[in-house]
Amino acid sequence: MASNIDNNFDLEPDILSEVKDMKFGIVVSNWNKNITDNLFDGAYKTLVKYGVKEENIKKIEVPGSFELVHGCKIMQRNNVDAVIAIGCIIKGETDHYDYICSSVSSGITQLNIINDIPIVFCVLTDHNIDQSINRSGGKHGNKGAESAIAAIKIASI
Ligand code: DLZ
Repeated sequence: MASNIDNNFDLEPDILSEVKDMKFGIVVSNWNKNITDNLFDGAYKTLVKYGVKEENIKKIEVPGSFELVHGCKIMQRNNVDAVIAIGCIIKGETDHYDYICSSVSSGITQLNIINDIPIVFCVLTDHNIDQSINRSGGKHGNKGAESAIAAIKIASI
């Protein structure tokens, strides 16, 4: 649930000085594309705002969130400092949602364990489209922008 708790999503000045040399990969799922486009926009603009060079941001598109794991695996080999996985999974009438959510989260966790390049999880797992709209530039902010800050932080470690 989105909350008003302070999650310390600011960047410290010492991290900001490192950002200009950082490289990022963004893997975007095209399912619920209107939402994932907004998340991508939030992530991309935030990276650039903090000083990442546009030529140092690579993008891969995949058909759906289930394919994010494979896309991230490819991106980890692409000379980047961190990867952002962007997707939007919305609950339907069947169990499909549960399988995709658990597959993507455990797949990305495994890639984070096996490989050295960190992957940030920007996958909305919502019960309806309104929740997704609210988190992709709506009243609960843009989780893409937050994930960009997380990616810069984890890349600096
Ligand atoms: C099939 C499917 C369904 C029902 N729902 C979503 C969704 O809400 N979000 C999403 O990103 N992808 C969905 N997909 C597509 C799967 O992720 C995947 O692309 C297909 O099952 C093909 O492997």
